[in-house]
Amino acid sequence: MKYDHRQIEKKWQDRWEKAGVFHASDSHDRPKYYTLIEFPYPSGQGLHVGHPRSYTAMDIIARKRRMQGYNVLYPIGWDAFGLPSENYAIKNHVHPAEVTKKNVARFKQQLQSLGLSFDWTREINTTDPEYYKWTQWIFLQLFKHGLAYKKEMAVNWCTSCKCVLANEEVVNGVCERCGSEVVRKVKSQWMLKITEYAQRLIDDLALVDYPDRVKSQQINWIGRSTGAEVDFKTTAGDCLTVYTTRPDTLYGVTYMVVSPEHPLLEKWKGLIRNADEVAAYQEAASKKSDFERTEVAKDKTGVRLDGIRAINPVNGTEIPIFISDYVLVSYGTGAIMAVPAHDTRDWEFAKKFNLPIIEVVQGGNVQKEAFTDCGTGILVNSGILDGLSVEEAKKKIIEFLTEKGIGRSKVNFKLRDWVFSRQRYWGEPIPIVHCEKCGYVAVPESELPVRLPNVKSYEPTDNGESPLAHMTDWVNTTCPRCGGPAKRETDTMPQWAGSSWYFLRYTDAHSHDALAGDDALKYWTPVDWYNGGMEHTTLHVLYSRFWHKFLYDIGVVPTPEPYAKRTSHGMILGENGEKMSKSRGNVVNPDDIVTAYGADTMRLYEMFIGDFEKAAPWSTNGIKGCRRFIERFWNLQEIVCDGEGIRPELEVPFNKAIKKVGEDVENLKFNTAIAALMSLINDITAVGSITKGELRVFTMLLNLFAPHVCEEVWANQKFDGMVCQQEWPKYDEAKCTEETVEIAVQVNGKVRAHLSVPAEISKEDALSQAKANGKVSAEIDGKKLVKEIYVPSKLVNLVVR
Ligand code: ANZ
Ligand code: ZN
Repeated sequence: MKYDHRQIEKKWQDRWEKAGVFHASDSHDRPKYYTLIEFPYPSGQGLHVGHPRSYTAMDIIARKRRMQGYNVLYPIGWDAFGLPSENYAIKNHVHPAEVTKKNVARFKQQLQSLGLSFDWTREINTTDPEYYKWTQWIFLQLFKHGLAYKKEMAVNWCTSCKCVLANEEVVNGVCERCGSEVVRKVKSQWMLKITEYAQRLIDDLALVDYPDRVKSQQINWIGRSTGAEVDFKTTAGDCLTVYTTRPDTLYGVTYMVVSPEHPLLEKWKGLIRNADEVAAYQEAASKKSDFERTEVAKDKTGVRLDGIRAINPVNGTEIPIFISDYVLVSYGTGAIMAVPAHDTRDWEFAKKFNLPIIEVVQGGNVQKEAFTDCGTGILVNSGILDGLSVEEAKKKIIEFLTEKGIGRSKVNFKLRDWVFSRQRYWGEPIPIVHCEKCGYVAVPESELPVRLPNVKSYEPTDNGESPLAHMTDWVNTTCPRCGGPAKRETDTMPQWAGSSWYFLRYTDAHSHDALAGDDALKYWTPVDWYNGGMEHTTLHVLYSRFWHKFLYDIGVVPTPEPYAKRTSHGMILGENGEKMSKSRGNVVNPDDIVTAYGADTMRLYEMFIGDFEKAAPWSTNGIKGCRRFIERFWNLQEIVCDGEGIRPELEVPFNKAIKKVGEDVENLKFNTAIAALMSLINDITAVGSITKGELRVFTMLLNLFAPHVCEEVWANQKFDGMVCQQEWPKYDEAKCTEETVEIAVQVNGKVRAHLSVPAEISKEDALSQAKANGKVSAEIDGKKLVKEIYVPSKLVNLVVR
């Protein structure tokens, strides 16, 4: 009998589905385990070989947990609102809903062909009104709690997508999606107050098991800094407040800078003698993105305000005020005190505009470059601060400023509120109406979902309005509060909305009267293990932690954090080591691999390809090697001999393999787990036969990676049930090492005992076994242990006094 994956794989996929073996049970009598992958965006390109890397990894964990007796939830769905489908629809004149439907069908077929153990009964789709009803419901709760608000603001505007982008979606000054130029544009936008949760989003990282690189990226993104606000009087009479992380350098301030959008500029107009020059600079700055403005390498520009000066509160010196675009309106107070001696950007600006540079922390040569190190320096030229360290000076000056009422300590965050509207069609309508009399009013919950109406043309408009704005019948409505005429909000939600809570919906995917039932949420949440891409660390993962915390605060979910454990996989690259892309011509289509070699080979290969957390290039040879291994496994059926147990000569290899596979998959070391199975098959072939008992164990281990062929072999051998439903095999620690050696145990040089230990025993284990020996403990108890020596495979010597 030859191995033929085409005869096997579809058959088992159908049998699993028919038997419902991967359906999570609604009875909550067993311990649960919730494994999650980032649900795909059903793009027109179909599945990418990168998708199955994450999906197979979590499939392995899900399969193992089922065999360990857990009630496992491993769900799947579609994150289907968003720009690519909409852009495709516009180009090809089909409705985005049609495009989505087609793409979902293709993705579904592709995923099913991989034998992933998803619970398809809980499939969700963010574009389904039954689903987005609850996305809208969450938005309404945010609105009612003052966490959703509308604001006129300068936003990032993609000139090609004709759409507002969140800061996170602007990469190196261009649109993350299409690579086009991003400009600033003032628009009225819905915003979500994620900043209200900034501190908790940092603090609660202590509650979860995330890799350090994920935690530190989130912490840096939130960007907490501690410093002070200082009020500077101006000759105009008002007070200019700055935020600084270095209040200790206050005596070194030689000028001030306000951002071009600073509100005081409007007030000062009449007093500024060069108002035209200032206005021209403001106009030019408004066209630049934050990225362009804050680039360190960029030449510093600015205009000095002619007619107004500021007064340094500690020494009464009058100093000039500039406007410059290197100061952002949206951070701190939008104004700074400039200390060119100790800040690089200020130093460059001072050189350009010929401003004085006063050293206040010793240790550098501040005429040559800014001295920014604050670890070792001592304060100079600083009145009451002279002779102090930077840390001491910070403390003292804050006390001084606080006492005088002209300053205070202050914590700031880089994190900005989340721009939550898009002027596009293919998204969740924002469930708000605007009434002339009542302002913004929530659509009553009983009227949810606010359905996305069918429009004729979903092209974005040039004036930046959503295509929904043309649907006057839909837009014109009555105010839920006063019954007067009102207009519906025509902006839609951003792509990130549906994915900010989808993991909750899976726990009770068909619930009509809540986003999910209380019992289901209580039982299933938090997600036990969530694997996904590193690129989502500061976007989706942060956004969904924010929504979850809010839902926790209003009593909807029972845990403060959504994901107990998060891991991240590396990318799969093309055979040439470059990112897979159409333009590079190095894209591998998973369908071709499944057709030619089978899903089992594909799965095994993707797990064998290299360190799971690192990028790995595709290799056709590697695929072939994995296929051969599966064939070797298949051929074991020809050397089956009688016997239920494991024979003595294979005891150690089997026990070792059970231990290693079990432990390695927990640590994402899928490649070494597979290598252990390859080594075990060598040991078996060296013996020349395999007992039924041995084949059972081997099949159970391999089934995590290559489930179809394992079911087929299991059935061929007439073993009971399905292999995926067996109990995970146990191993005997004592039988995991080949060799034992005899070591002598000495106390103060005198041999007191002999122990038989595994050859590769660790020093700690050897010492603790030695001390546990009765004869040895009699010698050392109550005495002081001054030295412990272990000579591998020979002796332990304990020196006591
Ligand atoms: C005086 C000073 C002296 C500063 C010195 C630094 C070094 P982080 O750490 O990122 O929070 N700053 C404050 N608001 C700003 C804004 N809206 N746009 C641009 N820069 C701004 O940075 C805080 C520091 O960045 C602040 O401390 C301020 O410069 C500047 F030796 O004040 B510092
Ligand atoms: Zn009204």
